[in-house]
Amino acid sequence: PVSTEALEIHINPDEVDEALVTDVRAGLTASPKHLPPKWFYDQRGSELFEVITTLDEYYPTRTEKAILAAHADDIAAATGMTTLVELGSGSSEKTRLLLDAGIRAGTLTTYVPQDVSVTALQGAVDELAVEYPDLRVAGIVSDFIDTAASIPDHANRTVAFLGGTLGNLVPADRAAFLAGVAAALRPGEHLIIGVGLVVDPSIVVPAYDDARGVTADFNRNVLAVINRRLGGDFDLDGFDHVALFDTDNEWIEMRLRARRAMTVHVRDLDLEVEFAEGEQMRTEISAKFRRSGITEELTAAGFGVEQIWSDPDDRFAVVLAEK
Ligand code: AVJ
Repeated sequence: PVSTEALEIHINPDEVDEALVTDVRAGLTASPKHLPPKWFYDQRGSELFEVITTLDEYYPTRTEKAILAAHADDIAAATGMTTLVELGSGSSEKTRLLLDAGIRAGTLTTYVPQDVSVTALQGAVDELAVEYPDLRVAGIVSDFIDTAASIPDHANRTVAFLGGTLGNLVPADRAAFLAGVAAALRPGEHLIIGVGLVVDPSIVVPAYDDARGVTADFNRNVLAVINRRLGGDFDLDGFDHVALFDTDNEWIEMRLRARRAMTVHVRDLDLEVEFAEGEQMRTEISAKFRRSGITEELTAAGFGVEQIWSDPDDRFAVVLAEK
């Protein structure tokens, strides 16, 4: 791995480009078409997501933050963490609650934020280094799905995976991911994970279909990413945002629906794709959990669940598990 100051790079830009090419080709030639949510997050996509987290309808971020604020000291006491590894840390906003608690407890010496974006991570690392001069901050650039590359071998680690991002993975991928985290940890080390709980569709659907249309723009942004990075000619105005709750799978599904028949070209893939009028392409699943379900999944992966904290309305949970 190449290292810059305080950043270890376990994925190179060529690999990221290759993954984009593979995902977009596979997704646009499949029936029904689909695209993975990881490609939402270019600069504009990350900015739009930050706006989403401030919307009235989008409760997950502020709810998780309130749970962490109420229980950060419990988490620090239960884990006795020396190193906090945060997968998909982004701007490391909620992490400060955990860092402060670990420092108050006198155990935390090291913070390892992990993210796929070098720029997001470098910004967070630079800020944290100033804010926490006594904390060792060592970022890792990787894809979180590659658990071996994303979790460094330190003593007494707690791995945090917040925000509900686990729900972006289908069940088989969640099982593989959680087993990978377990394999990277030693007995007695911890995983702390944030998940959305199953709530009434009248609450969860607006969270993914806000009145201002920010989520719609976020959804369509994946087309702009394909246009820019792969020479595509998607007309973003040709697609409507769709968000629905799949009650069988208990997940939110976001889709883009073609407003009319279209032929789209993706130059770098040498690909021509037909959309029928009304055709829907899945762009994200965001699974919601029951306590029993997340407990079973963590147990199957080799963890023991120690605590599940939630908000008074039971919309979000923070789960503490031990290897
Ligand atoms: C960042 C993956 C947790 O699934 O709730 C927000 C992304 N998608 N609005 C989620 C998202 C639409 C978000 N995660």
